[in-house]
Amino acid sequence: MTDLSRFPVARRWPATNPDAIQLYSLPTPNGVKAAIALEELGLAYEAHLISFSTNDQKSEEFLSLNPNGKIPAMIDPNGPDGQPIGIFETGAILTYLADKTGRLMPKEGAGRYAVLQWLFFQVGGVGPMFGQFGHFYKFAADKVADNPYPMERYRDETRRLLGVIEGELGKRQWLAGDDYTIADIATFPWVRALREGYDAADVIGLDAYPKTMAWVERAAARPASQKGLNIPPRP
Ligand SMILES: N[C@@H](CCC(=O)N[C@@H](CS)C(=O)NCC(=O)O)C(=O)O
Repeated sequence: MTDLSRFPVARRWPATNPDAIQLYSLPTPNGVKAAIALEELGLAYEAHLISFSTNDQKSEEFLSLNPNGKIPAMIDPNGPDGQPIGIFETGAILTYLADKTGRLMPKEGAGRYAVLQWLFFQVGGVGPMFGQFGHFYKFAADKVADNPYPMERYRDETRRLLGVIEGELGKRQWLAGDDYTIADIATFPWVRALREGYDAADVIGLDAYPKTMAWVERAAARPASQKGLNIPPRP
């Protein structure tokens, strides 16, 4: 049985099965990416709820795993050279899981870089821009009631990024090629969040992106997505 005692996070949120991957998360657009990938890959894992209402993500134990204080983060007891590894940032987590299993991303060649470029497009563009839009439109609307500029700036950038995705999905079924990959897993929960999380279908004008919304439905309907979108369950 793997000894995880050197990870303070595993002392605060103890593992039932320390030989399984330990996921520390919450079902947000970033959090679900890790759970969906783990479900797709059929890897054994346990999910621990990191509650924002008690600021768990900024606790000493969580920061020891992710000094950036954001979910998700993960420990794989069976990492490189058979040693436990802690890992944070969804781009790194998804790449790690794909490399570990040889699935959800080509192992080499042009196809691998196609996946990586769309993965970076998500973590560097879609996530931060959609997230800022959601902040000003939904969560901090009262703070910018007399100044529409922040919401409009991120709304317009959100629309622009959706236009990029729409253009690509006119050429192929999935974001990075003919196969479903970690690029899709990284990105569809953010587009879905515009509708489900921010109630912004009208203000963004999601009807203008039919291929994108059909792709969201295709990705979300997968059994692994159906499970992963609610892991770990909110209390
Ligand atoms: N670039 C990071 C972003 C992670 C992130 O922003 N997570 C949010 C939830 S969606 C979070 O933990 N927010 C809590 C906080 O900032 O305190 C990644 O891709 O993992």
